[in-house]
Amino acid sequence: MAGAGGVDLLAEQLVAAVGAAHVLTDPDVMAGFERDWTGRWQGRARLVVRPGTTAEVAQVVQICAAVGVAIVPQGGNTGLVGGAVPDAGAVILHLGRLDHLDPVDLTSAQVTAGAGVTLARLQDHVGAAGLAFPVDLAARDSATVGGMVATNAGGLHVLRYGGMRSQVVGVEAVMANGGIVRRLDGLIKDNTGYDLPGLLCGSEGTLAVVTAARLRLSPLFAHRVTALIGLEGLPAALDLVARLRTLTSLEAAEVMFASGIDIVCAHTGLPAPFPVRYPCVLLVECAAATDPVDDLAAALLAAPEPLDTAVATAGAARAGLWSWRERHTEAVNAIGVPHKLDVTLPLGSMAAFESEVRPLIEKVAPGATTVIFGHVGDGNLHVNVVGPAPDDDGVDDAVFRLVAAHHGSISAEHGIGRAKRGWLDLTRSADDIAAMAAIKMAFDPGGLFNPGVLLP
Ligand code: 2HG
Ligand code: ZN
Repeated sequence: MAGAGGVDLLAEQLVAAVGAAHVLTDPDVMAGFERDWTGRWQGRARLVVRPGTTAEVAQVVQICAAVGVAIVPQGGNTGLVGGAVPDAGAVILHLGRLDHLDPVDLTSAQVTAGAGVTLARLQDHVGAAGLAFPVDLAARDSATVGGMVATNAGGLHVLRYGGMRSQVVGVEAVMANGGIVRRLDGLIKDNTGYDLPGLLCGSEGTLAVVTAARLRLSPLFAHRVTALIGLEGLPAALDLVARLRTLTSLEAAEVMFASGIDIVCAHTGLPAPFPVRYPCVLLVECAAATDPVDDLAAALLAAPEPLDTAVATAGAARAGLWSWRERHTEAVNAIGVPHKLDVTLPLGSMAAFESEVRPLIEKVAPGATTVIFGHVGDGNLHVNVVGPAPDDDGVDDAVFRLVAAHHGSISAEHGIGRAKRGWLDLTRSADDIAAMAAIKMAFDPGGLFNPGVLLP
């Protein structure tokens, strides 16, 4: 695609910087980078460039800045809000080749990982050294460290460890002028001005390109127990999670509902989890250095109602219990292009929201399929709606307004991306948005990085 001044000149300069094998211009090859995982977001890039070092990233940034071509940083492309999909004519800067992993630093329980390292590889690497990485999520085989930092990914263990921002000790990043900020020494205390690593977490590629991160690690527990519990509804799940929070070993509390489980079973061939079709199913997991089974059993037995419960401690059996929860995303995608509404509510408003949102969606989008699941311990529900056309955002609007009325947030963990930009002012004040715009202007005055994402 020859633009003004000729794409070839830009491509030639990039080839000189990173090598011909790493500048992709074939439309068929580029297609997988231009479209998001859900199929709702589609762009048309000028080319895809895959630098292999931080110095090459800096060169790419300088080359694109000199000709005013926008850059969309991309990792595993597992985001769900269109945050890594390019505007027409932008360059996709793919970080996958920055996949170096330092040896685990056992003294500090930290590791330095390149932006392109997948979560699964990071988990294996630190596991072999007797430690764990606190963040886990279903897209672990594709999601990468750089993207997880840039989106401040949440996942399954937030209630125990916090999200990605809580694990980032430092980052290395390339700025819009090609300069490199490097804070990878692993200092636990370093009170020297603005917290740039913290600021880059959740910046969605709009401020700088994250090229590596220094990450905090957690203990690798010898004992782990997973329980699946059939319940009458979300209020019962919230009551139970409130009791289980007293367990220091509680690591995950996930919720799903009967209609979603039906869709998972139809798509995957899994059997129903219980002989009874419970309206709501809670999954909890505890992990500790000593066996947490008795503590979990005692807490469950103390519940006011008898509970239908399936429990597993061995790895394969636990993975089996997780499969009904983890396979929701692919099962939803299999029935159509979803509107993904990742929202968070004050815990006290969650049950009211859940009972109000279903009839609201039916009113706005009659006949649509609604699948709700999520991280109940964090007040985070994933409202997935299949039916409305990808560009019909009526259902998005209605759900976000209901969230705002309950004093929640329109994004719990997926970010704003392209999907939610238009609703940022529902839960952020004009002064708040002006402060964010000023930060963007200070970091990226030319609007080089990820235009069209995050800020209105
Ligand atoms: C999860 O919790 C992810 O599995 C994806 O955040 C959520 O597919 C979704 O809506
Ligand atoms: Zn989630």
